Amino acid sequence: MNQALKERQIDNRRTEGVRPSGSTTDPGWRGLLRRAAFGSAASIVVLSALVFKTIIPPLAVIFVLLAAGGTLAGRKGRIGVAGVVLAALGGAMFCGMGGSFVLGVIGAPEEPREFIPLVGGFVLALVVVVSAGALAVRGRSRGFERSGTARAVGAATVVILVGITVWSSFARMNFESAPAATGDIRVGANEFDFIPENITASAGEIAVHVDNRGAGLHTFTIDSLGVDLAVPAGKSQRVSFEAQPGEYDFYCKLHPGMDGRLAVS
Ligand SMILES: [Cu+2]
Repeated sequence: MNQALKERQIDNRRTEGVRPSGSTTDPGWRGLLRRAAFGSAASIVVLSALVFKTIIPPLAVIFVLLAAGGTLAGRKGRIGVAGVVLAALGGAMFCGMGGSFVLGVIGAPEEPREFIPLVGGFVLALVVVVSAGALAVRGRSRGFERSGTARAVGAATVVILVGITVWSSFARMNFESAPAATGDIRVGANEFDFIPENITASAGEIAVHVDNRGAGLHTFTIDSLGVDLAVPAGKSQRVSFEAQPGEYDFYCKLHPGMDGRLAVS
């Protein structure tokens, strides 16, 4: 990636269109698609190994589409076109299925194991789709393999990936767990339950201490009360809010079915 970045930087300093055709330092849309597809596929491996600790079938399918598509896209002719289509399909599936998870972690960069591969993989999947679109539009015109726009998109992608890595690393370093205070309702979170799932409190000011004992990020979210607390793995946080008597559902934004109920009397 560093070598590719250097090459792109050198490339960008030159005037457009003076490079000889067939230049190996210009990846073009197809080269960009292949690199992004491999990167996005790699992010799935990292997520599966470090966070999920299991192979999730839909992710495995996306991985195969991206890896096989990226490989075949390097071939000429119909096989190459099929590779582009497969990779685009995998990229679109990553964007569609990963979108809600990306929205969930985007406010919690202090969980780098999850944040970097998820957001980075999503960005790369988006680049795969964009590159496939560009190839489809430009495919019949001359010199479609080379494009200054592809170089610019590639360079911007590298900047974004470096940016989220730095951002997340700093956020983790500066993140401190909040100890529980007297009177806090204590809630534990793991994969994939809140413990306990039913909690009670008196109306007025309510404080909840959430201890994440799991391997990934969890949130403690109550939509109707505007409560949205993100707690990285192995960390704890507390949140206080006002509530009138009633029943409130709390849940984790990242994991459907991970929820509980707060009864306020
Ligand atoms: Cu969760």
